[in-house]
Amino acid sequence: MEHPQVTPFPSGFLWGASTSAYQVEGAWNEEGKGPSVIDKAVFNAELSDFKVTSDHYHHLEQDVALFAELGLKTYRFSLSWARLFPQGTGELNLAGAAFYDRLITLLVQYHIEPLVTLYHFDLPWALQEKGGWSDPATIDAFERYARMAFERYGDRVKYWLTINEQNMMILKGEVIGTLPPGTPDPQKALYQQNHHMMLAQARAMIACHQMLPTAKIGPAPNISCVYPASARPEDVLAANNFSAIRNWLYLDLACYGTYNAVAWSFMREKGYLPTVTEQEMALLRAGKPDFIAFNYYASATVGAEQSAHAREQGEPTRAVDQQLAGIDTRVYAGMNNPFLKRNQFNWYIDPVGFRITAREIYERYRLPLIVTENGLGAFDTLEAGNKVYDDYRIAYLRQHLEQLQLAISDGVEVFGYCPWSAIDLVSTHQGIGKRYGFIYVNRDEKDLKDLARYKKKSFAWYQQVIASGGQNLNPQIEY
Ligand code: BGP
Repeated sequence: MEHPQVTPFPSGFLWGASTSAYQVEGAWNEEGKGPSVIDKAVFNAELSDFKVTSDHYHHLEQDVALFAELGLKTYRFSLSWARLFPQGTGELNLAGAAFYDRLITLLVQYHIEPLVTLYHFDLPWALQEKGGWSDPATIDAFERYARMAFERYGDRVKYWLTINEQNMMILKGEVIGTLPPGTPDPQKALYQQNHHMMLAQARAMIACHQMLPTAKIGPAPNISCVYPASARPEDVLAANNFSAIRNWLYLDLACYGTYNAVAWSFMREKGYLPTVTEQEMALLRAGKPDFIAFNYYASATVGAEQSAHAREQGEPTRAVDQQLAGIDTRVYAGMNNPFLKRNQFNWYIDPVGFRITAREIYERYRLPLIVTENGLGAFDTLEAGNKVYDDYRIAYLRQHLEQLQLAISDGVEVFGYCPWSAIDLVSTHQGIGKRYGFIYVNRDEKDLKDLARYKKKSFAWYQQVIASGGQNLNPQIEY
């Protein structure tokens, strides 16, 4: 569908940017913070760990001033559960609570709307030791933690996100999940964890609505449209299967309080069915989101089986990135997509898929959407004069914003866009070298250097885009 005239971005659109606590804050064991699963995980020893990261904890004022200069209308960040409750439950760590007080108050002073994720991959280690999300007590701990956050910050925070990329935690359980290595029957355990997280989310949404009647809360999964490798019906069916298992399982539970039928039959067939009670299903139906936040990096392509060509070329399936996380080759095979380019990390780049994804979500759930992650990871180079000429990132973001605007023109209700990431931070698996930020942080994988902040060319670009309210996605940039 072509629009002779595109619809402008709505007034009051939340132009933003995102981070998460464990990737940006550093101060991993300071002022009473407890360890999280991230602090205990074993990562690639050649790459940065998560101890100092961008040291945002000690650069708070400087960083927020830069976000204000960028012109952000919203800033999406996560609270570190283990900074607030070092034991996951029990005593609140007042120093940790004061840190987020400072951050939120600063944002409000700069007229930047705080958009707060309660939980972004970093479960407190103390809870993990007791079984983590396999233990129903973690549901109670999450509700208690969420209630504290609503009570303490609810006077200044209107927008809340429950759990970041729950689907990736389940589908990539071995990497960012919370499953201890060696767990017997890991898939079954993960789907039980998924059910528990859904209950925790529902309880948090109910508590939010009770405690803060004017606040809004929603889930934040990673959603990608799924293309069939060909028009062959079996491939189309495979794409349909994968979309149910990767995407709709999570959003159907969050929005309708029901299990997606295809995903349910997949779990039954494989012996992964969680234990579920009627009372729990009633709770899931009662917890309703006000909006859907979603993260999008690229589309996924799947087929019913490997193509003969791919086999001959020794190209069995495409490299598995997060878009194809949890691919179960008995149900579908991840395929390359010859129509798309890739980035330096082999992730596809698919701006049109972004429009398709937004349409699919809106058509299914009819809730307002906000994009909470979208961006390009790249090896940036710091050049003379402390400049970073990241035209590739500008191109990526511009193309995605053009498609988002087309989605809005298609009738999709979108109220904000928060690219990943506001400032350089440590990638989930690929170190600090995989940079996403508008602001360069001067450090290497192992050498912390001076952690100075430098504005990239994309900073100047986004600043003008925001200043124009999205009317000019291709501004003249002086840099
Ligand atoms: C999402 C996570 C983010 C971030 C991003 C980029 O899955 O929510 O925390 O890491 O992906 O991924 P990566 O860091 O692997 O490039």
